Amino acid sequence: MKLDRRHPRFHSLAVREKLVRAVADGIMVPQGLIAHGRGEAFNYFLGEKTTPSASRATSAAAGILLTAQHPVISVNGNTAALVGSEIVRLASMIGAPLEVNLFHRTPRRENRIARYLLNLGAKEVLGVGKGASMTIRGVASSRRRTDPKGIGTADVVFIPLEDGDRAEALKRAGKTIIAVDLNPLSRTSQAASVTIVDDVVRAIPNMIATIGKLKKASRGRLRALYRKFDNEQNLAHAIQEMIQYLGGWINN
Ligand code: PTJ
Repeated sequence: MKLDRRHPRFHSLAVREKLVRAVADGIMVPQGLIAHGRGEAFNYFLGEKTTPSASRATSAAAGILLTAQHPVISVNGNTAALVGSEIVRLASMIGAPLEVNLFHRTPRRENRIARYLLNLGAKEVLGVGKGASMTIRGVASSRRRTDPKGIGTADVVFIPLEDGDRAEALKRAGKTIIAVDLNPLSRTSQAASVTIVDDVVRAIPNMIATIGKLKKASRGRLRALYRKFDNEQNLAHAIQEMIQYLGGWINN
């Protein structure tokens, strides 16, 4: 559908069109549209902007990613569709592989997403076919399958838009989890070491900019970014920011 740029909700409508195309192209599942709708509701509560708590979480996450031994970025259908190019750029900046990890896994879909990311310039895409030969204990869905070269042996896993089961299982497996989730109440948000409560469309470019600024920082400075970070407290701030934003509507 041709959208009029002057429409007040142009950006939101354009994202929806992009996602509908991603479903038609076999990158995203229809269920991903429902997940996106839930995200949109929380995005409203944030005033559709990056809040101070999200910026703090981004700095802490950047510190963790830049000091990690073996960081891995997990990619599902929604992430590929929304921020495919940006996630490829982030992976190259931090020297991390991308790993396809799907809730609704089919060989056709994992290949499509891997090919899509490779076409966008990704150096390596793990988790495809026989590559995903390891299993994370305690996950009922196909998301339990991981690549021993990737998430299987990672110390830090970056999980934009995740479901709670796997986030909790990765945590139990001793991995440091960085999540992007618009819902501060989700199990993923609660399980992660660092949760960026923001739209992945804003969060990944912000992360790229932050990492760009910190590329030459000392390890001491990078560690200081996350040493005092408290995810529980930061999530409480994110909820307060939503309440404050909604309060502004009541008072107007
Ligand atoms: O591609 P697949 O097969 O792996 O499936 C992907 C989905 C997203 C369908 C699957 O992982 C799923 O069902 O996820 P959930 O459990 O619905 O969780 C998605 C979370 O992401 C929810 O808490 C949403 O609020 C949040 N979310 C949705 N859109 C965005 C978002 N968070 C950040 N940015 C968004 N744009």
